[in-house]
Order: sequence, then structure tokens, then C-alpha cells
Amino acid sequence: MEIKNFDTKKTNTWCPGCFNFAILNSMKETLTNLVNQKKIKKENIVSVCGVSCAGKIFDYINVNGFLSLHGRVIASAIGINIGNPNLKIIGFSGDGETYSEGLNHLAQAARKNIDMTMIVHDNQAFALTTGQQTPTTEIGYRGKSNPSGTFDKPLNPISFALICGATFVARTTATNPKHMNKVFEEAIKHKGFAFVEVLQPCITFHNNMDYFRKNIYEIKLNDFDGAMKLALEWDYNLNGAKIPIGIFYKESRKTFVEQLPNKGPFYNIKRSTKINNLINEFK
Ligand SMILES: Cc1ncc(C[n+]2csc(CCOP(=O)(O)OP(=O)(O)O)c2C)c(N)n1
Ligand code: SF4
Ligand SMILES: [Mg+2]
Repeated sequence: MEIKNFDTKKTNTWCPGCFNFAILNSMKETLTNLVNQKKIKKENIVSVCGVSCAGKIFDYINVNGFLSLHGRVIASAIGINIGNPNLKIIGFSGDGETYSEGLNHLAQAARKNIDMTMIVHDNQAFALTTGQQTPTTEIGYRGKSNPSGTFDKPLNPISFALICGATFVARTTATNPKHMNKVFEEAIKHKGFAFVEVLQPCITFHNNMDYFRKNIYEIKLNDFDGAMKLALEWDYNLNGAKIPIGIFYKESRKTFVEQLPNKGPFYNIKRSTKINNLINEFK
């Protein structure tokens, strides 16, 4: 049966004009296309979200989902993946929760090649809690918790994901829906850990939209060294540097579950009739 969309009836509480709407629309369009082209099954898609403006997307995409804690999207997704490796897991998480509390999980999921897509809505601020600095905030940003200006060197999540062993590493921007669609599709089709950073200006607390619009440029796929070189071109400060967007790197490597010596306990759990009925209802 043809799927029309992934809309839900939940009231949306993002600020009017928030770029999370663009991410939401792009993801719903990508999923609709992939399901209708029979590349993935609707009943196999699982969204995993945390606590953040980004995490509110949980309510707005009509798929199975697990609403986790702040910074625990990847940890929850790993459990889901081991429990049922046939599921198509898509994590949605803020930059603050992913790169502060959740950073170790990102490193482990990348090196273990957990089969999931990880979408990070990077607005370089803790937006839900009104704009404090995160690990990717640029030097000099003045927020409520740092009125004299941020002085910490920003983390570079693209080079971090590469060095940790992610098998798909991409950056896109919520200001460019066509580019987002392309990157989301490739990430979801990838077998293994697909890391996608979406530059998402927070129009209320941290609006870097003009800098992004002026400085982004598109790249082609690279080998590891080339990808790392490109990743280091922008250090997340707003100092005039150009921002490469696109798929930096992709490789094929066995996933964590594919390497488990004994797949029995994870795969062979018989589903109860009740669960089967629920799944059929969802179809
Ligand atoms: C364990 C834990 N730590 C901190 C918080 C407080 N908290 C909730 S949302 C949030 C900000 C989220 O920022 P980010 O992850 O960047 O996502 P955004 O809101 O910007 O989309 C914080 C600090 C929490 N709820 N739980
Ligand atoms: S605070 Fe920022 S990220 Fe959160 S909904 Fe508003 S504009 Fe969007
Ligand atoms: Mg944020």
C-alpha cells in the first residue's frame, strides 16, 4: 500500500520558523520515498529521541519510537539494534546532548559500527534550556550562562566521528532541504553507523543562518585522509572559514551484530501473538 506521509496529529511546540521544521519535513519526505520504493518497510522504522528541541521530533513522525533520556539516544539505539537487528533505527538528538553527556556513546557506536542512522541537530547551543554553550559553540558567543563570552575550543564532530571509525560521515544544513534529502536517503540506506550532522540555526537563541548561507559549499565523497582534511577546514568558529557539506566518507565494514559469535539469543526470540497483532495493525 502506498504511504502518503508520516504526519501525526500532535500539536507542534517548536518556535514558529524553527529550522527543525525543515529537518522534519525532509525526513518525512525521505522516509515516504524509501518506503514507497520498497527500500525499507514502514513497520521496521524506529525513531529514537532524547530530551531537547531536537527530540520533540519524536511526536511528529508517525513511526515506532523510543523516547529516551537527554544524551541517551545512542545508548538506547544500541539496545534496540541488538534486540532486533532487522529494525531501521534513526536517532535524532541535539548537539548538546550528543556531544556532552552522550559523547562516549557516539565514540563506541562509531567504532563498533552499530547499524543505525544518527541525525544530530547542531544549533551550537542548548536551545531547549534557553541557549547555553555546548561543545560546538563558537568562541565569543555570549549566552545567559556565559555573559562574558565562550572561550573553549569547539569540538569538531566530523573529525571526531571519522577518527572513531564511523562508516558513514556527512554534514548537511537545514537551510538546504534538497541537500538534506539526498544525505538522509544515503544515510538511511547505509548498513552500519551513519553519522549525519545537520547545521540547524536556532532562530531564537543562536542564529548562525547568515554565516551558513554565505559559507557552505558542497563536496564529493573522499577517502579517509581526504575526508579528514575537509573536516578540519571548519573549526566551528565564525571566523570566515568555508563550511564543507556533503558525504565526507563512506566504507563498508561488518556491523557489531554481524560479528557477534552467537546470534541465537538475540535473533530467535519468538514474538507473541499479541505483538504480531499489533504489528499487523500498524501495517
Ligand atoms: C541528564 C540531563 N541533563 C541535562 C538535562 C537538561 N536539559 C534538557 S534539554 C537540554 C538542552 C538540550 O540541548 P541540545 O541537546 O543541544 O538540543 P536542542 O535543545 O538545542 O535541540 C538540557 C541541558 C536533562 N534534562 N537531563
Ligand atoms: S529554541 Fe531554537 S531550536 Fe528550539 S524550537 Fe526555538 S528556534 Fe527551534
Ligand atoms: Mg542544541
